[in-house]
Amino acid sequence: MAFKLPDLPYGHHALEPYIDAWTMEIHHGKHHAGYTKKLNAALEGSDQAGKSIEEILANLDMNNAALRNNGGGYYNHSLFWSVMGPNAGGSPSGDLADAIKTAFGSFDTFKEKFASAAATRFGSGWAWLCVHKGGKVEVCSSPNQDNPLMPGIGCGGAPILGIDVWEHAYYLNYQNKRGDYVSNFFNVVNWSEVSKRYEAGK
Ligand code: MN3
Repeated sequence: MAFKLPDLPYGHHALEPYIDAWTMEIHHGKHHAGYTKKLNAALEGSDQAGKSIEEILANLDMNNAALRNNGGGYYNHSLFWSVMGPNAGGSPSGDLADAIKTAFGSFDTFKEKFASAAATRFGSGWAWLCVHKGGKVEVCSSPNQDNPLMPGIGCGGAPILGIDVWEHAYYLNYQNKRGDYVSNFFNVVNWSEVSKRYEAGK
């Protein structure tokens, strides 16, 4: 019943030169593993045990710090690994491309909005592209390990793309240059996975 740390869908080196292997190793093997372990501890004996992570987050008591921080950390990183990949980047196609054009006017304007949400998130957190029921997409950000599945957080809807802007996600390679990390992130976005999440969430 306990949540398991998902395997990375590619090797630690796969996202180089944009995200370095050492960062991936620590980020997945230490940070994500830590959230997973603490999530399971927070669920022990709880009435939320046995539910899916999406259900747990949607019905979260925001005062339950252990479940909020570690449930968010578990979900956010699981999504993060899956929406990146080697031989990725480029731009989306199909319905998702249309939805981005409708919401932002162009793919480039979307990239600017997303990068700005990531760059201006003060301290630690995430920037998201979310889909609402009906197919409308929206960009927002959230602090710490919060995400838009949680009550009252961000733009609501379901996150389909997310970028981790905690310093542990980029500091070894980029130091204080969060903006460079964010612009390079677009080189590793796996748009076919983001499209799948768009179709499932719309
Ligand atoms: Mn992280």
